[in-house]
Amino acid sequence: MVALVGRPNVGKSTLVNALVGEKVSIVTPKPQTTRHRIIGVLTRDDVQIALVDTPGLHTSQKTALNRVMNETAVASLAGIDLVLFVVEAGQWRADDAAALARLEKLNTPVGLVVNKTDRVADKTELLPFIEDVAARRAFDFVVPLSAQKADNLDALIQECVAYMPEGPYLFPEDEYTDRNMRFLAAEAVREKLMMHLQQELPYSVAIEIERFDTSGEQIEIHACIWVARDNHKSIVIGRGGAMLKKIGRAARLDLVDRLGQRVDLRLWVKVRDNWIDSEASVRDLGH
Ligand SMILES: Nc1nc2c(ncn2[C@@H]2O[C@H](COP(=O)(O)OP(=O)(O)OP(=O)(O)O)[C@@H](O)[C@H]2O)c(=O)[nH]1
Ligand SMILES: [Mg+2]
Repeated sequence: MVALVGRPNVGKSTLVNALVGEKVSIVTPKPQTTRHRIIGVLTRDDVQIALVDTPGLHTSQKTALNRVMNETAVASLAGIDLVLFVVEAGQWRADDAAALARLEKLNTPVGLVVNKTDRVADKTELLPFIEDVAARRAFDFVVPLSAQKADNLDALIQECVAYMPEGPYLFPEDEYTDRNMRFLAAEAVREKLMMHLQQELPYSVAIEIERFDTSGEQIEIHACIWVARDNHKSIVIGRGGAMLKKIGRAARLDLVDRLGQRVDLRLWVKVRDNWIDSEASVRDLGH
């Protein structure tokens, strides 16, 4: 079990997907994309690595949703064989320091992953940055890589393998995630919403799958998009339903691709007042 932790947007989910070779976790250019603990399973030769993707740790804990996301990330550190602390090359921020501080009392080995090395044009700038971050904790190893360009991933896998205890596989060999199709469908919709919406809206939608029927020729999926305010509803629907149509189409294409079957996806938008500020609502909506 290997947990990937770090501040939002450093590329944890991109890295899990790249290592597993499947889209396990959604990715967007916006911070705070991942909200759940999601496992991606890499099985190769006689080694299986369960990669635990976590929500980005952040200090702006404005809402109950923010707090639950941080709690989810911290709780993911239990029962882990190795932690990968992920940072972005050349970008050390206050949230990185806060995330690293959360690992202070941890007895688990921690490796440092410096992601997005492709962004650094002048590679001589990389070494001083790595040295600076590496000096902040006695890391068990350091691997610079680019998750997006799949550069130096094997070096990371090699490091991880050394920390895996001997034993039977935790997951069947042909399984690449602990999440079911229903969850993947909800996440596909949320990914498109996060990509197309602006300001606070990406952070105040939640998806509930109300119907997931695989008995027919095509998979029938009914998803409810929960928003936190009345005026958000019309933004998500858009003029003449244009926004909802755009999101639905993109999510459907994505799902057809991943499920390998025709998909009939229908979306509804409903308001649950300030759900992001109520811990009960946040949990009720699957977080
Ligand atoms: N150039 C470059 N961009 C990357 C790389 N890895 C990730 N990204 C981009 O960084 C952004 C954030 O990636 P995510 O994988 O969602 O980051 P995350 O750490 O999971 O973020 P949260 O879920 O919000 O905590 C996306 O736009 C990715 O495409 C990389 O190696 N190089
Ligand atoms: Mg993520």
